[in-house]
Amino acid sequence: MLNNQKPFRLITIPVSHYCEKVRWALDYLKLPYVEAAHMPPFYKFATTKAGGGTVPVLVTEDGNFTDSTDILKYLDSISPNDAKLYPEKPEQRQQVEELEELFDEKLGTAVRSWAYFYIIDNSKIIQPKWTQGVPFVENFLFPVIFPIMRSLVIKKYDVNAESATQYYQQIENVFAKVNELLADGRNYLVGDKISAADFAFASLAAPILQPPQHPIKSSDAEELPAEFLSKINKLKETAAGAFALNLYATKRK
Ligand SMILES: N[C@@H](CCC(=O)N[C@@H](CS)C(=O)NCC(=O)O)C(=O)O
Repeated sequence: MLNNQKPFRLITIPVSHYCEKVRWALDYLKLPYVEAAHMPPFYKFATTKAGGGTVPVLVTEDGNFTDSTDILKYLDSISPNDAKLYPEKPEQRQQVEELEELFDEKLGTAVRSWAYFYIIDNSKIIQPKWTQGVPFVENFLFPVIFPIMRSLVIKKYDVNAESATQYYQQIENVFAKVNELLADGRNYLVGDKISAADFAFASLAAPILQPPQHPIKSSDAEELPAEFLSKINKLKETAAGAFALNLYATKRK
């Protein structure tokens, strides 16, 4: 199936970890797609036109999907039996779905707000993250747009010193849950095959773990505040952090 399929269109903000979750699933399933990367706020024109709001949006001949989990479910539904993102066994499927929901709601949101707290004032760090692969004119407009978007991001994602402490705690709680799961020596979070739970955990943790295989270039360590780096290093050393980094090293082609 799908041999003559027209490539999907994936609307993204390059650095968005929810976009990376979908990008990785598409790459893993070897499904053809073209990425339409946009800088904030220009993504909004593309996502609104496609019937969505946030990124990622996947535009397909079967309709447009406007949430990363809905996209993974759709990709799973069109994939052959030997390349699935969700297990067949109902009990395992439920575990994968619950973990994916936990990572989407608790990890992805906390990672974004916590990381922005340390880097949102540094346009040198933000520019490549928002502009890798976007149309030239958007990149050109970055210096004008950045101060406006910076304020909006701070407001929208509750970026401040007090919330950063809470978001870091939230990240630690999710990592603790993953550490617990991994304590029995398993290779994947659920069952004996990679699933949506693994892709979701690794991609949503990636902005802090900065795996070298990530398609969006990592920041240079010297550019990052010392406190941010030391907390990142602490998370990298956990079983959960090492697990996500190993998934990138071995599965992110
Ligand atoms: N639940 C959504 C979350 C997506 C999300 O929060 N995307 C962010 C980027 S990381 C976004 O588009 N933000 C811009 C906005 O809210 O308008 C999903 O899984 O797709």
